[in-house]
Amino acid sequence: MLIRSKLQSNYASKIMYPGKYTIIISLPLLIFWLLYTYKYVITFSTLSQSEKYIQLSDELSHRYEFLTKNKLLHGSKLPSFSFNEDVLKEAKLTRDKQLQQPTQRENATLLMLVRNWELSGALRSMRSLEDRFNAQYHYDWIFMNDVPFTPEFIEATTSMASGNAYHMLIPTEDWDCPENIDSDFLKERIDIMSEAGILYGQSKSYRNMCHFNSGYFFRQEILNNYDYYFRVEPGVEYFCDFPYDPFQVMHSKNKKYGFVISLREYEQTIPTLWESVEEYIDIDDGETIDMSNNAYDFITGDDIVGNDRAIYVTSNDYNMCHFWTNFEIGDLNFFRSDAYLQFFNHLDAKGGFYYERWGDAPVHSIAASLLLNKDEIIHFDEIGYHHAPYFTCPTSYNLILNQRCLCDPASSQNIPLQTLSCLRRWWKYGSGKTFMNEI
Ligand SMILES: Nc1nc2c(ncn2[C@@H]2O[C@H](COP(=O)(O)OP(=O)(O)O)[C@@H](O)[C@H]2O)c(=O)[nH]1
Ligand SMILES: [Mg+2]
Repeated sequence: MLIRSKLQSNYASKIMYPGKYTIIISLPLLIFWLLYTYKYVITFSTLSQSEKYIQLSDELSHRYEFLTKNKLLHGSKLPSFSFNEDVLKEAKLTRDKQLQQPTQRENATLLMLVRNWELSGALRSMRSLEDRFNAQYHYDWIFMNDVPFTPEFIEATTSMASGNAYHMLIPTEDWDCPENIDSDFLKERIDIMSEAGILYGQSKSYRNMCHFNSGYFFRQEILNNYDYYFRVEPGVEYFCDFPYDPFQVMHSKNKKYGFVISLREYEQTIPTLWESVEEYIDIDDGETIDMSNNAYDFITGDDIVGNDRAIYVTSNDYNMCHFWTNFEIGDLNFFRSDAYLQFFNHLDAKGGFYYERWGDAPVHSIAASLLLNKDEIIHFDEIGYHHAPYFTCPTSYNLILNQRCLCDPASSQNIPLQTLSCLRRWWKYGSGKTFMNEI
């Protein structure tokens, strides 16, 4: 009994009273740690909201990069039937070597607005675009979300990217409903539209997304570092090897907006959009809109072009043609320009993004068709692309072979020459067919 209590008291004294050497060694460490933490906290608190998001997202991705890339490659035990124990190391070496290869690149980024639960679709889109295009160029990837990305999302997308990956939290004021929106009236409109079965009519978050994509994505601080963006959505596929770097095409040919598919919009989602646009055309009075060389004739009028027998009864001059913005390559300087901002502000003040669910597709398309010279818009003929429920596949047999396309141009889902498509109008009233222009 006595022995036990003596042992206990000895043990307690060791725990409670560290020796003087322990104190001498640990005190400077403690002071260093306190100073470091203090400096970190002070520096962090002086950052702007957006810089904080970048820093946090950077820290997270590096943390998980270490876990995934280093631990996976150096510490893992391979199954005994693996034919080559260095296989993972070699895969990493090949990738690092590719990364070091100097390739002429534009000041551009791949951009995905996405939700955490869409991770698997995001990875499929990334894998497809990396394999068909970006593995040679390593352009950055930027991911945006209205809620913080999960560590799993950051980890997986960072690993899938051949370039840098950045994960951004969108500030609430850039995402949520603006103050001019009357919440009671909005609720009334949502009820009416959802009862009428209008696509996404019931969804407030879809409205936020369209509003953000129309007027706010390009204002996110991280995009100030770039001139061009390539919009990517989860769950899409690129059917063919890219025969060129589309960013280089945009730059060298002075293009400001690029698309692959053009369709008709549902009129129930934009009943008053066109009258607001016409009002703006009057206000602008030729200041930024040059009718002599823009693509106004592409988005107005409904004459039959080729076999296009579509009958679209619209209540105004807008023929509902728009570029399908889930694929979009754009010059950010166009969206950041006063001309675009004024146009957007005029529309935003009308409340139609919320009361009617205006899409970013008709808004971008009308803006590009009015404000740009039609030759500044490009249709990428050679890119095969799928976003449910439609796709586009190059028609040239040679091109399908050379670019190793995995699509059937004769399929009923191949949209370019179907009734719903506006491509023929683009050929006639826009800037024509790419290959014809090249002759
Ligand atoms: N972060 C975030 N992204 C969204 C939200 N709603 C839609 N998106 C993204 O916006 C894009 C368009 O949405 P999607 O559901 O594909 O619409 P659809 O293509 O018009 O059917 C996709 O990249 C989505 O991941 C949202 O509430 N939050
Ligand atoms: Mg989509």
